[in-house]
Amino acid sequence: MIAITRDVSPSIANAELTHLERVPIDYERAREQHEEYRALLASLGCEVISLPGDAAYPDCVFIEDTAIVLNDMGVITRPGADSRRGEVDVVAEALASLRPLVRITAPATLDGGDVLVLDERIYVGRSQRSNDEALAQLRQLTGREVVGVGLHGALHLKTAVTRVSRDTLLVNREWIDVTPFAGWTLLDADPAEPFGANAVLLDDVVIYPVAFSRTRAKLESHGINVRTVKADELAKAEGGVTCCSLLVR
Ligand code: CIR
Repeated sequence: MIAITRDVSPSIANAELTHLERVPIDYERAREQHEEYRALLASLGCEVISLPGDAAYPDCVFIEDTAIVLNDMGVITRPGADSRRGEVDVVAEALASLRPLVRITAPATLDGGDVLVLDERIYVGRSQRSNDEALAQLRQLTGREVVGVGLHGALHLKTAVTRVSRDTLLVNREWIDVTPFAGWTLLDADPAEPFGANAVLLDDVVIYPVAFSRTRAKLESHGINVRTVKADELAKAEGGVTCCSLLVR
């Protein structure tokens, strides 16, 4: 597995915010936590690629939003926030040697955080960042079944649902309509931990924020092998653990 990551931008303090109030972000602490995340990916067997950050793009560390990686192709997105649109070029360059690439084009907008690929089906959050035109383009470009998911109160689909095992999804039902996920085992994030539904699944290990101890206990009692990271500094910029890597098998 290759994990493509991007350094924290020195301008991270100016990150886009939708649902959170702006609070100061400690750049050094954000970098330390991000290094810890990379080190964990490496210790779990990933080859970690580190792309340079860019002061022109405060949110560039959240590389997940710039591309969707499928078995047979990569899709370069057109991020919904104007300030993030230029983030895709460096990522496309890095992905080009790993997958044939296609691109989402205007008037479509799509953030990778809104895209959950479950086997051959692609679920897309109908968020403020991703529009119906993007669903149509994804369908056409990938030839996959693309399913829209209603979203309310969360920034991205994967803020509210991620896969944690072969048959289980971790969810926050306050923020998404779970009807499209019929047939999956749904594990609810603890109500005291609304941001606890975002986890990275790597084969049989889940990378998860250390702060969400109640949900973590639930995952473990479900037989899931959890490895934790400190992720609270980038969480102030509305980023979770999936946001910080693009996983390429
Ligand atoms: C943004 O609003 O775009 C960033 N501040 C946070 C992006 C987080 N990305 C993700 O959930 N995939």
